[in-house]
Amino acid sequence: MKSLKIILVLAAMSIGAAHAQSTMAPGSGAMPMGEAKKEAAKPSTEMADGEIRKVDKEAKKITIKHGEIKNLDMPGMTMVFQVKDAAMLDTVKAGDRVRFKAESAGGAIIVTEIQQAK
Ligand SMILES: [Cu+2]
Repeated sequence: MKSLKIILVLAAMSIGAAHAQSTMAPGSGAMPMGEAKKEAAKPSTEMADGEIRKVDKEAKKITIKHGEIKNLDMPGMTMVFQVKDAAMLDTVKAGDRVRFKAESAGGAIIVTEIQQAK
């Protein structure tokens, strides 16, 4: 009788373990994939180098002589950008050397982040 009881307990345990494994596998497989996708998207917007040529607060525009912008596949040039937030223009002035992020949004290229270069 005693050995039968042990066999039943072992059988129950192994069924429980198999069940836990089968329910965990799809979840643990999907999670890292989602995270890997997120991380792959992040480095696509790298800071580009530039030098401020003109700041137009009223029009929310800034002219930057910039280096290569990898995420936009753009070589260096001098061009006018729109800025995401006019307050960003308070932190820079013509002649400043900066590092900035630019993104293409609805046909326009928008500066989303800007900081003084060290
Ligand atoms: Cu450009």
